[in-house]
This record gives sequence, C-alpha cells and structure tokens, in this order.
Amino acid sequence: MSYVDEVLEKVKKRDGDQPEFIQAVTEVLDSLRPVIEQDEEKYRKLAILERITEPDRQIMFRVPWVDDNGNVQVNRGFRVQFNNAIGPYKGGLRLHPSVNLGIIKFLGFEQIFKNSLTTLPIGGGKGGSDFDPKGKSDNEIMKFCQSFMTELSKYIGADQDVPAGDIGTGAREIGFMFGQYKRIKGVYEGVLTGKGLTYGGSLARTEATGYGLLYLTEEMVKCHGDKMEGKTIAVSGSGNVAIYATEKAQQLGAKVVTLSDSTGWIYDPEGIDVALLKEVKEVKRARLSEYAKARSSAEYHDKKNADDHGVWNIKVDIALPCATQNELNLDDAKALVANGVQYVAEGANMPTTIEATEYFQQNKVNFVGGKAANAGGVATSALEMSQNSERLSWTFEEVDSKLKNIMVGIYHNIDDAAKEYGMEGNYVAGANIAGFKKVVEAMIAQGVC
Ligand code: NDP
Ligand code: 2IT
Repeated sequence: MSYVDEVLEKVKKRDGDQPEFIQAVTEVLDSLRPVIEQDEEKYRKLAILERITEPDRQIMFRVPWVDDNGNVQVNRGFRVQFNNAIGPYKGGLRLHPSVNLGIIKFLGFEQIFKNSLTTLPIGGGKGGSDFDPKGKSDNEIMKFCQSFMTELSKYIGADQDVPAGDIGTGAREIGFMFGQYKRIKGVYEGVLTGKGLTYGGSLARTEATGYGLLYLTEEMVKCHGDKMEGKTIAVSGSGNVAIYATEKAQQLGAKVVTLSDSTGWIYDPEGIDVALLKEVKEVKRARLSEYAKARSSAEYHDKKNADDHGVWNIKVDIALPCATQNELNLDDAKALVANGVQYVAEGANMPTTIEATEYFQQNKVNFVGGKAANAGGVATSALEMSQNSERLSWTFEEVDSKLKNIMVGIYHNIDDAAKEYGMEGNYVAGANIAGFKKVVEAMIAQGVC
C-alpha cells in the first residue's frame, strides 16, 4: 500500500467520527501523491504525514456564562494548535452552534497550508465554540467572550498563538476578548488580530478576505486572457467575506447578483447595493430578507429545498462561495456548469464538496480552493502582527497593496506548482503541494518534534 493510503487509513480509523476533518485530509493527501511518491521512504521514515495530520495539541474547555435572565449557560470552547513549524499558531475563532472538535480540526488543518502560502511566518491553528451569537444581547456576547477568554488566555500569546475572527466572531467579539486577555495577563500585546483601529488593529483587515479573493480571481481571469469587467458573479453568504468580496468585485467592474444567509437567498439582477447590504448586515445585524424589502430589484427566496440550487442556479460567469463548508454540492456544480460558469474561487473554507470540485475540474472550470483564495484574511492578520511588533500602523494603501501582491503571488505560486508536477490548471493540487513543501522543509530541519 502506498504511504499516502496507509496514513489515510490510519486517520480514518482514528478520527472516523470527524467527517469534515477526514474530507480535508483526504483532499490534501490525495493531491500530495506526486510529491510523496518522489521520495516515499524518506517521508515514511520521518512519519511526516502522521505528524502533519495530528495536532500539536487540542484544548477543550467549559465556558460558563450568565444570560440576561440570570440563568447560567454552558458552552464548549476549543483551540486546536495544529502545527507551528513556520511560525506561531494562527487562525480564527468560530462561534456557531455547529462547532465541534472535527470542524475545528478541519479548519486548523487547512490553516497550516493556507498560512504557508501567504509566505508569512505563521503556523496553523483554529478555535471556537458551539455558542450561538444569534439573538444574544451585547451584554450576553460580552459575558460569553470574557468567560471564553478567561480559559483561552492560558494557552495563547503574541509569540505563541494568535487567534482572530471567523464565522460569528467579528470586531465586537475580538474587542471583548482582547479586553479580558489584557485584564487577566496584564500585558498589552498583539495576541489577537482583527482588533479595532484604536487599539492595534490594521487598516484593511476587515476588507482583506473578500478583497484578497477578488485580487486572486482577477489575476486568474487575466492569465486566461480575460477581464473582470462585465462579468456576472454569484456570491453566497452575506457576512464579512461575502460583503467585501461583493464590494471589490463591483469596484473591478463585475456585477454580483446573489447573496445568501442561513434562512434564504436573494437574486438582484441590477447588482447588489453594497451600501444597503452593509447597513442591513453590519449596522442592523438583520436578516437578508430586510435587504430585499428595501430594494425593489431584489427577489428573496426562503432557504432552498432539495430541488432548489439556491444561488447556484443563477446563470453567472464566476461563482464565489463565501458562507460555510459543504454549501456547494455536486448538483449545484452541475447547475453552474450547465449555465456556463468559467471560474470558481472559494471565499469560505471548504465550501465545495470533493465530488463538486472534481466535477468542476472535469468540466474545465478554473477552480481555486479556499486555502489559496481566502488567504488574504490571515495574510493581513500577519501584517497586523508585524505592525503591532514595531508599534506602528501602516496606511490603508500600504496594507492593501501588500495584500494584493500576496494574492497575485499566491496565484502564480500554485499555478507553477501544478505545472511542475504535470497537473497544469489543477490549482487545488498546486495549493496543497506549494503549501506543504515549505512546512515540511521546516519540520524536517527542526528534527522529530
Ligand atoms: P460571518 O459570520 O461574517 O458570515 C457567515 C455567513 O455565512 C453568514 O451569511 C451566515 O448566515 C452564513 N452561514 C454560516 N454558517 C452557515 C450555515 N451553517 N448554513 C448556511 N449559512 C451559513 O463569517 P465570515 O464571512 O467571516 O466567514 C465566512 C466563511 O469564510 C467561513 O467559511 C470562514 O471560515 C471563511 N473565512 C473567513 C475569514 C475571515 O477573515 N473572516 C478568512 C478566511 C476564510 P447567517 O448569518 O444566517 O448565519
Ligand atoms: O479562515 C481563516 O483564515 C480566518 N478565519 C482568518 C484567520 C486569521 O488569523 O486572520
């Protein structure tokens, strides 16, 4: 049996109850075959794949907090510190009722390779909780964040592990957590990124994931002799990534015609009104149905049933899934291909199932996975860490131009890696291979650890 298959079997046996983690590991290890096969005995002897699929440590803890009615609530907190071969652990905190150890492990595993692709010195980690921020008051959010950080603070630090935002964690939550960390540890340091601008945050971090997604997509489109201007785009989600992907797409002359949330989706053939979207989502924290109410050109559809492909049923040139994992399945991919989609780039982490990814690739759709396409967020977090270290803040233009260079560089790096291994156009393999090579070189140099 090949070394890759041996390790896949071990992981499936050991973590069989973590389907998202198995999915992420399968995608990465499958595409590493040509690299591993070049020197199988070396990798097997060093147990590289066993080591890279086993987190350095996984921390799980109780998060007790008191709600507005005086009742004690208990959530489960997680931090998975996956791999710090190339830098301190870095990755977001997800607050969503679906969070469990397997979800955090899949996200932490992806983060290792993503962070490597940014070219910046950051290792892979992820955390979060099954806490549901929906419908909670500001006071309840603060109580939860303080309790969560009371325990998490024991394991993190500016040179150790630097969490940030993800689903359900934005500037408000990062602020509450930063305040609690400072209070407990008595140090003012860049222990979190995505901070507010008055206390060490970086300009352009809020925009970075969505903008970065479009910088990479624009470069891919250009390298195919094409242009963004005039393209029609389907975006899913309506959170941080979706909002700023939409904003940048429209600045580049494309038209975004869809968005979604967990309760429904909208089709706005005139193109999304970004100012209205921000008002609904960032200021009022309301549902997307409120957008449709305020805009006559927009149709609102309730959450899709089994025969409805939602936003993926709309005829577009480019699809940008920006909500959550496994939100785009084989049927959705078929609907997009039938409608002539040319490019797909993932703003979310693993939004496309393995079968849907393969369908896109078989049908010559240019497909870039999240660990390359959404790396702009964490890259800008690493730029925030640099600014905190030198106690300076850079201008929006400085950060934005570094972000753009990083994303253009990532596109060429993954494109070149795919070509080097005879898989031209397979950006999924290119990203996994390029991300893996740097981490493994560092792991080998540092001995058995
Ligand atoms: P937000 O919380 O700001 O927004 C999440 C969006 O996705 C909301 O529209 C939400 O709808 C929808 N969504 C979340 N979970 C589900 C679900 N289970 N079913 C249907 N819809 C869902 O998160 P972000 O925009 O920050 O994150 C979106 C994706 O991008 C995630 O996969 C995240 O890991 C990834 N990402 C984020 C980065 C960042 O910097 N923020 C960086 C790189 C990747 P609703 O409001 O109804 O829940
Ligand atoms: O998935 C991701 O890359 C993020 N949620 C951002 C992580 C970070 O540290 O900025």
